[in-house]
Amino acid sequence: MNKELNVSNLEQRDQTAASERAQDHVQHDRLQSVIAELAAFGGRSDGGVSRETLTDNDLQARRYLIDLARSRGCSVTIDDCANLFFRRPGTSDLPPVLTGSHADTQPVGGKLDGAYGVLAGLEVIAALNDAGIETLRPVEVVAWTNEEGCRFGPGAMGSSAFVDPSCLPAYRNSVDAKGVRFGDALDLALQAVPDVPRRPMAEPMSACVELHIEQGPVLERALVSLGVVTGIQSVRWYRIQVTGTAGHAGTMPMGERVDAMAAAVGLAQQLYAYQAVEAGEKLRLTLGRWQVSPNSINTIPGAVEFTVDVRCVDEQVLVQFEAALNRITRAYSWAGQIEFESMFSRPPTHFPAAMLELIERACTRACSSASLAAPLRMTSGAFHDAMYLAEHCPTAMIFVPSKGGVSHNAAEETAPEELFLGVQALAYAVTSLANA
Ligand code: HGY
Ligand code: MN
Ligand code: MN
Repeated sequence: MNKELNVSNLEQRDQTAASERAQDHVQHDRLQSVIAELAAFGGRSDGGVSRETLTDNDLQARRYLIDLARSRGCSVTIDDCANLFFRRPGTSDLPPVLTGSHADTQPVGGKLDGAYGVLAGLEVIAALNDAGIETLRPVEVVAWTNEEGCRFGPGAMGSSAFVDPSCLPAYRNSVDAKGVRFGDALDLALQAVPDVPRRPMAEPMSACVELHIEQGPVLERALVSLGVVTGIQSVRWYRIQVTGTAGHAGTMPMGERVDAMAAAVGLAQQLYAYQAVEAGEKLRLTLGRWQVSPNSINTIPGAVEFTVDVRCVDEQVLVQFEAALNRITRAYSWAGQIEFESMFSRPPTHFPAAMLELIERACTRACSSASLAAPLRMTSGAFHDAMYLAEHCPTAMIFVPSKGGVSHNAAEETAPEELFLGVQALAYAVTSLANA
């Protein structure tokens, strides 16, 4: 028998023991109560949440998170893109382990998309405190600015600017539907927290784990409670601007109109036909936002702007879509103009094998402790801030199921015991990484 237990085995055993203790100190009810409290900021009568980035609801939610983090012993800092960082010190000052997500929502969103990941990180902090665990590395929980990209495009502004600060100047000129510049809203958000010290962008991180709801049907249909996310599919966004001539709905003969809506609908029909006939189910096409001018019942639309969101695990499919979009817009014959511009483009993300193994261990222990099926490896259909962090440090994600696969909808829901399980897995993974 080898009497010389080598130190690394001993250390390894201590680290595993700490990870297990952290996992076992996560509290179900404490998590549920902060989810309900945060959901009140922009809460809707239908159970959903309206908390678009840097709106008053978002600024109030940020203050709530700052107070909650401080109540758990964290120091709070903010960077030039108003990303909020909640830090639990380690015994060393090595680069921290990062977890968290975003607190902004869709115009009509749910109470879990993003918020769950931020609150899960703060629950891990509470579990580490309760377990009296000192980690080697600091642990930081982040609330990224503007992940959704619906008020100000593109999405994931905070995390992308954190990783590459040269993005920020252009982001500051992004404008919302009311003409507000992101830069002006950002300056107000920074002024709203004079008690929070500023920190540099792109700080070194040793690793990052983001916990998020799946927002799709895969885990629920597989009867599995936790997902080990292997990567994120590619995404592209476009703005299509169709310009015709406004006119009187009653007097203008149909054959003489330069009707921007007729052209926009014609283009849309060709895009849907391309998806159905050429690409099939692997290409997901969404024409989500339409702005009509002058938007009057009895005026022929003079201008229509609509957005295109396309996703696919195979980026080549998006390259082919873009070529088709070019072809369709150039070939559309009418007396008006059609222009399109790219708003956002992200290749597929793949998380490193070593991180996937750790996440799988963390999820497996949580699932087996609850006598549940083993976790499932899967790709994310939604994009996440982790797609940028993956360029900055070893990164991975954990998913919990979404009821009916519903998200970006007031009815978004996940069973409380699954939310609890997700945080247990996160606690194990973050503690292991913070002791490595
Ligand atoms: O659009 C997305 O995939 C993310 O949920 N914002
Ligand atoms: Mn999200
Ligand atoms: Mn979302």
